[in-house]
Amino acid sequence: MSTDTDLGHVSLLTGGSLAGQAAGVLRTNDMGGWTKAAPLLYPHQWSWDSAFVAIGWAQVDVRRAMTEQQRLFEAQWANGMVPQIVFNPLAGAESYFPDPARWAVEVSPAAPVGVAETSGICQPPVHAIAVARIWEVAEGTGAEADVRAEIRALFPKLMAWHRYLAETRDPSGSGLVTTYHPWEGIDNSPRWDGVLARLEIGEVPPYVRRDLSHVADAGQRPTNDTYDRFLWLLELLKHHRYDDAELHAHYPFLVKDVFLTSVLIMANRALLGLAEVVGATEAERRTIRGWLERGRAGIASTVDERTGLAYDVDMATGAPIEVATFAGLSQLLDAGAAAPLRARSRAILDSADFAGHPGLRWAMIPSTSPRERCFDPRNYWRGPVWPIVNWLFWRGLRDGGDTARAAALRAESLESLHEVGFAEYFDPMTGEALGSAMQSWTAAVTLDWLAS
Ligand code: 2M8
Repeated sequence: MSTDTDLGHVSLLTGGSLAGQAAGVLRTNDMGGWTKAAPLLYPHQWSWDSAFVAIGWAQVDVRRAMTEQQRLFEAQWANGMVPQIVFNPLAGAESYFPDPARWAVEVSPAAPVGVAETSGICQPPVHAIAVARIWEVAEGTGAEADVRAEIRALFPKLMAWHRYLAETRDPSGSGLVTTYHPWEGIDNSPRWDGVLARLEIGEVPPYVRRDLSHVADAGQRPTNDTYDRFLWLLELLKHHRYDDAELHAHYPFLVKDVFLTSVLIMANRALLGLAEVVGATEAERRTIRGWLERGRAGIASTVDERTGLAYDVDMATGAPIEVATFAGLSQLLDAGAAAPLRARSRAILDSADFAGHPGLRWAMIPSTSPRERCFDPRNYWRGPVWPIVNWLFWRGLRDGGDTARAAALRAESLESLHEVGFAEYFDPMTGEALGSAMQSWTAAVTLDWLAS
C-alpha cells in the first residue's frame, strides 16, 4: 500500500530525475482524460497501452489514472470487447493507418457507433491488473472513497470484458483464448509467421503505410508483404461483420494464444481482489474462479514436454506453434500455476535461451529467444526488449513468491531505462533505443517500478 507521501512527488518536482522525466512523458502525451500511446507514431488510445499508462498515472495522480480506464471502457463493445484502438477524434485521417474508415466497424451490431470510433479487434486484458494497482495506491489516502466508487462502477464492465475473452473467444471451453490478428498485441512476432504465410490473399484495397514516415529504419517494422497480410485479415474480419461465432467457423487466422490467456489469468486474479473491494456477489466470484481454473488447465495443456515452453496452437491444423518467444514462459505470469511448471519456466527464463544469454546488454527477457533462427534484435517483436513485457514477468515472479528473482529483474530493467530512456523497445544486445521515442507505457512502468 502506498500513501500520499511516497508517490515519487518529491522527485517529480526536482524534474531531472527518471521519475520526473517519466511523468513528463505522460503529461506530454496526455489528451485530457486519455493518453496517446506515443506522440507521433501512435496518436490514439491503445487498449493495453492505456492500462499500463493508468498504472503509471497512479504514481502521479490516482484520480487521473482511473479516468484513463473509464474513458477506454466508454468505447467497450456491446459484446464486452474492449477495442484495440479508440481513435482520437482530433487526429487527422493521415495520422495513422488503418483509420476508422478502413475498419468500418459499423458493420457489427456490437460496435459503439455514435459513442466512439474504434478498431474491431482487441488486445491483452491488462485493465483489471491496472485497476487493482490503482486501488493499492489509493487505499488509505484521501482518494480511497472516490476510487472505490469508481471501481464499483467499472466492475461490471471488467466482468463483461473477461467474459468476452473467456467465453466468446473460447467457444469450445478449452481454457485458451483465440486471437484473430497479429495486431491483437504482439504484431510482428514470429509466432504468426506460419499462419500468415498460409493465407491466400485476395484483393486488398489500396493503402498508404503511415508507420514508415515515423520510424526512419524500415527494418524495425513489418515488411510490406506482412502488412498486406494484416490488411487482408482486416477485410475478412469486416466481411464476417466481426461476428465471433462466424469467425470461429470460417476465418483463417485462429490461434489459441498462450500469452493472451496468461494475461487473462493474471487479470482474473486481480479481478478477484477487486471483487473484494466492491463487495461482489458470490456468484460473480465463482464465475471468475471458474475462468481462472479453466485458463490454468488450458495453459498447462500447451506446455511442450521436451522444451518446457508453452506453445500457441494453430486452430486450423491443431498443431503447436514451436517458436521460442517470451510467450513460451507464460506460466510465470500465473502466480498460482503448479510449482513444477513454474520452476521449469523459471530455469528457462535464466538460461541462455532468454535472460541468461551471454550477449545481452541487460539480463532482461527479449521478445524472441536470441537462439531462435528468426531472431532479429532490431525488428518489431522479433528480438528487441519491451520493458512492459518485463514488467508483467516481474509481477508474475513477485506475486508467485520469487521475490529475489523479481527484484533482480526490476533492478536490471531500471538500469536499462536510465540509459535507454522511454523508447518503445530496444536492441537486447546493444541497448540501442528503437521504435518510437517517448512511448507512454515505457514511462508508465518506469514510474511503477520506481515506486515499488
Ligand atoms: C504496436 O501495434 C500497432 C498496432 O496495434 C502498430 O504497429 O501500429 C504494438 O506494439 C502493440 O502491442 C501496441 O499496443 C501498439 C501501440 O504501442 O503498437
